[in-house]
Amino acid sequence: MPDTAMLQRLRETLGEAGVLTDPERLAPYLVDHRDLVRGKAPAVLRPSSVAQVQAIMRLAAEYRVGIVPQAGNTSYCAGATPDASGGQFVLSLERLDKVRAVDPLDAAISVDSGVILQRAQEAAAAAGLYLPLSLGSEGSCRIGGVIGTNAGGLSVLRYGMTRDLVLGLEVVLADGTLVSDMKKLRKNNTGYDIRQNFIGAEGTLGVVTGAVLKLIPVPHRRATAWVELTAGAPLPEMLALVRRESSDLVSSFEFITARSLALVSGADGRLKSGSGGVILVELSSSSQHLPIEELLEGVMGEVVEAGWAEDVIIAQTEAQRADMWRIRETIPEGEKHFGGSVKHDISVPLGRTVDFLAAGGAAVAAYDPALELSVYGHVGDGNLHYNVLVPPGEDRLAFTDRIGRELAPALYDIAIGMGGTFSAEHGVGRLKRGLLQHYADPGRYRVLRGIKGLFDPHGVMNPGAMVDPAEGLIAD
Ligand code: 2HG
Ligand code: ZN
Repeated sequence: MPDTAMLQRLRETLGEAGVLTDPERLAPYLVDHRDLVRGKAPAVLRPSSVAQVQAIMRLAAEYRVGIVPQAGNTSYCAGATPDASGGQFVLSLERLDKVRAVDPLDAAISVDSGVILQRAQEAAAAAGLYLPLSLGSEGSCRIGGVIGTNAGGLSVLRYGMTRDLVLGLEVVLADGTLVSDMKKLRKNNTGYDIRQNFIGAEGTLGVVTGAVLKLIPVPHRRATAWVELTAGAPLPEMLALVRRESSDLVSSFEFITARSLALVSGADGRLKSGSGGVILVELSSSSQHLPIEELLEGVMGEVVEAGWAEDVIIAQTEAQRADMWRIRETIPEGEKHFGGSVKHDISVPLGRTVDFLAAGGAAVAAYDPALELSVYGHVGDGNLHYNVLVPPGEDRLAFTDRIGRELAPALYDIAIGMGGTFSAEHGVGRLKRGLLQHYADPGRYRVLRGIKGLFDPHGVMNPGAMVDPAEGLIAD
């Protein structure tokens, strides 16, 4: 348990507003947003400056106490939930919430890591630019978590993962050292790119306190189609055609199965599933001169001609386009209302997506033909949310545990056998730590532990997430 002297020194450093201990106020910080993992903490620390984050880390190093950085607390893998020992502090980034600068000519935005993604998007928009990170949780997730998990989302196909959008980073290390690399440069070949270590590290190597993100011209024009697929439509070939014939203006290529669609209420009745599901495809362009609506119509004509679509609806109004996206983005909520799902965030090489759907379906049917799947996702990135719905009447946590032990290994083996992965965009956190150890190449895992030991020799940074505590490390 943490020393009371440490708590006292934290209070002196952060002030009363910076140290929450009231159990009612602590509660939301101690559970992951899927309510799968519940932890304990003596306090939630809410620094309001980078200097306070440094002071916290110096104390944590001195007292050898675990610090669990938490941003918007929307992790799908319980990456920001303390353990049940009551010995780890949560470090909330929520009071580090300033947009530091938007630079139109450099096309960059500098923010504190506690800024909510949507606020960063709005700040970019106010300067006539666009932050191309689009997630279902953008109204509540914070930049620090987006960076910590290397979040993906709905337009990775065109703009990349978070990793591809980070120009500069500011990080407080486990011993309180500040690493300030908040440059806006596109080119800077001056040694190891240490930024990349912290992106996707889930707070296990340091606390990200600020970032510079790349912006792009606003894609004012968007053309969006709802493609009702024929059964067995070859998605990789369709994607290749759409990319080629649209001159690679595709910003989203999302897949929705009929079962996932049925979970979403209030959808426009015209937007139905084909026998092979649905593809939601969007082209976007910043140019006022490019007739992308016509381009999309032409491309969709080819898709129909190829026999891959039963019908195609092209959004005629912004409201219709918004409705298509609302359907896609509310599927996770639909699953929740249904009673929950066990999530498998797999990815495979683009060319194997249809093979995975077939092999995964066979594995599920062999395990229990009565199980229902909700499958959808960023198929343009090779990423499928291959979710098993919790059957009505079953206990959600017990079912999650059983599927995790008895069915998930078969699904992951299939994905990995195809050259894929068990976590495409949701990270590792506490829930997939064992999977990382099991599936990672041994050499790679050794290096991961080596990096962990280098940055966090005393194991105070988000202990329990991603990699084992730093014992043995590279020398074993
Ligand atoms: C999405 O794509 C998110 O909507 C959530 O990554 C996926 O809930 C899921 O399985
Ligand atoms: Zn997703």
